[in-house]
Amino acid sequence: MAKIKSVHAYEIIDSRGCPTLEGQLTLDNGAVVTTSIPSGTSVGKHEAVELRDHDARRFAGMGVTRAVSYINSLIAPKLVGASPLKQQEIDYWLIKADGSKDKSTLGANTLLLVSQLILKAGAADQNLALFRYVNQVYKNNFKSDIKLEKVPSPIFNIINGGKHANNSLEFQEFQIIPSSSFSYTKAYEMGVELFHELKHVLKYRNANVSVGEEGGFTPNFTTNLDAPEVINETIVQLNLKPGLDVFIGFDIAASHFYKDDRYIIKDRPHPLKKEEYIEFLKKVVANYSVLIIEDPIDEDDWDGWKKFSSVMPDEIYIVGDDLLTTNKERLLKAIKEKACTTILIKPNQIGTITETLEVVDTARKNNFNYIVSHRSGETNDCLIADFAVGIQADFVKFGAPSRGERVAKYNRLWQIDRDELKPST
Ligand code: 2PG
Ligand code: MG
Repeated sequence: MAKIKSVHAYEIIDSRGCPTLEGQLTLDNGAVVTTSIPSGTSVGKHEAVELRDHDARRFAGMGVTRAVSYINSLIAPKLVGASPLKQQEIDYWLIKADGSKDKSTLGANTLLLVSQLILKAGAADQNLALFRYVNQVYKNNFKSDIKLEKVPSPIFNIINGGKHANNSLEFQEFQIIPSSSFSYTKAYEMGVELFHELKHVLKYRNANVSVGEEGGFTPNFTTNLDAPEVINETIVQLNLKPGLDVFIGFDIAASHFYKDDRYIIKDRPHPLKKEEYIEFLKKVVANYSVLIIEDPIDEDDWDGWKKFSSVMPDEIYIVGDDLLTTNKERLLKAIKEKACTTILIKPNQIGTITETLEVVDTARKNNFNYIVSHRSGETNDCLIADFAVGIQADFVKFGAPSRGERVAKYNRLWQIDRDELKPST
């Protein structure tokens, strides 16, 4: 069994042009692994906190040199000689060293970089594909098997709004979801073809076809509901059936337009009270082939979530992202209060791989669905693609099938689907 020889962190630039952490871990058998950390633009209030320099003289304060020096001078020396197979032990040690509830002492980005390096080094040591190793770590930690059967179905965010675009749309993500009855490979092909067809439809309507932070188009529409209209038109253009072959999803990210107890959207002439707004969403779900609806309600309005969930059809995935922030306590509360049905899993919302797996385990044991998600600020690291396969997520959400940092992950899933999952099982 190999031991850790060195750990080294440094700054790189993410897909939004902001600094983030990358690092390398070398084992004493010569194996080297590399990983990097994503970052959100529409960040939930209850997420673990990332450490930034806040030094206005560099990168507008966004530098991460303090995180780099915590890793290189404080953490790395203590890891030399340790086994990379001790994921849980090392993660708990990191959590203790940080000592805060929101990881604000050392930074969730600092902790997660080390945690991800350990995960990748463990896989390298065991000579396993990362997704198989993630599956094994889960099994060791929770004494429970997840059968590796399929590559999760993709959710493609093909129109960007909200904080991810400089357009008129308040809803943050308008998604297409090929039916889970299709293989990943087929679903990817459909997603790519629909993306190109949507471009034709938008051009025909003289709408803007530049892309936003997650690779989806950023048209200026009069209302939010113009977006699912053009998406439906696109689906039909390709002779596909909405609600059968392809579904529609939204990440509404409602906290960003919730002010003074009202939801303010351009689909309605006046700010909406909670009850009116829920009525509006009920109609949206009834009128379009909606399968997934994320963050429909403000992140602190538990009562609104309960009301919303109680009027939704059973087959809809009601997803808590800003509501749950990959946090076990918030997940347990959502389960108890029947606030939603699905959790979005983002390791950097909580800060370590071990805690992320604990959240996945809690979801599994309570028949709660889980979706693995990228962040709007991404790197080309594909760790979350393997992670999603290893825990057999219900879906993955990695943005549009465009832009390098998004397709890196979709392409990794394609590789697993084509070459790695089936032949050896
Ligand atoms: C979201 C995410 C990812 P961000 O809200 O679901 O799509 O966005 O990374 O900006 O929080
Ligand atoms: Mg979200």
